[in-house]
Amino acid sequence: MTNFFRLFLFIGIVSLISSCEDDDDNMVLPTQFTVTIENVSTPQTVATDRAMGTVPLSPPTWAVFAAGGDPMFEVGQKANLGTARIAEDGFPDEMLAILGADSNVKSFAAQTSPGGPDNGPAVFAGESVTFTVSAVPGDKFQFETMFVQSNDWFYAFSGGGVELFNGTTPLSGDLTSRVNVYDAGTEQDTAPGTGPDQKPVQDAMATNVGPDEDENIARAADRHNFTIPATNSVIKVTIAPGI
Ligand SMILES: [Ca+2]
Ligand SMILES: [Ca+2]
Repeated sequence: MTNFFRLFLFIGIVSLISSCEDDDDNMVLPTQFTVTIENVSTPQTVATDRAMGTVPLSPPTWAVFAAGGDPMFEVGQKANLGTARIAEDGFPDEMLAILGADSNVKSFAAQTSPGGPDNGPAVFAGESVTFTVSAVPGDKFQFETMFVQSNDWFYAFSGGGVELFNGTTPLSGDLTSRVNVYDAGTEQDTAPGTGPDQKPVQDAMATNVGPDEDENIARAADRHNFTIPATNSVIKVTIAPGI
């Protein structure tokens, strides 16, 4: 090893030691949160033969971000391409690019399918996805997952995401009551489980199938008189802080 690299190794070790000394400089170590998103729909949650009337979900895409504006979407605004693609087709790539370019976003990912009974790409009825996020007080969390029995609907937290801490107390428990189903406003709607352009009757890998619409993002129940299943009959979101 050259002296040049020894110097860098030494500096690296000193930085590592100083970053662990939280007593002296009030540095806050991150808290790990375990997030579980479960598909609790059952046959005939939606009155359709498609997927037996269950509501498959797309594998969720999520972000931890510095408190402030939601990096994924805003009710009353046009959907970005990332939200449109998740809401219409369940694919995360465009949203991952948006989150990766946002300096307020501290970490983000798209989860993968858990496999499970359908052995397919979705989070199917009875399946769940669990992942860990790291955050410090002031951070917020948001996710999007497609309501697959729709043209362009997705579940996410209302209010621009959830605060992961109350002061310094980590968020914990069942957060489902803070989840809503939103219409992305990018594809014309038919009632859940109906019509020729919803994901279960499209080519699975196709994108942007169906007539466009040009609306702002809104709660699906605020825009439509369709029968929409209660959120807690489709999805359950829990969070548990660890170390
Ligand atoms: Ca729509
Ligand atoms: Ca479609």
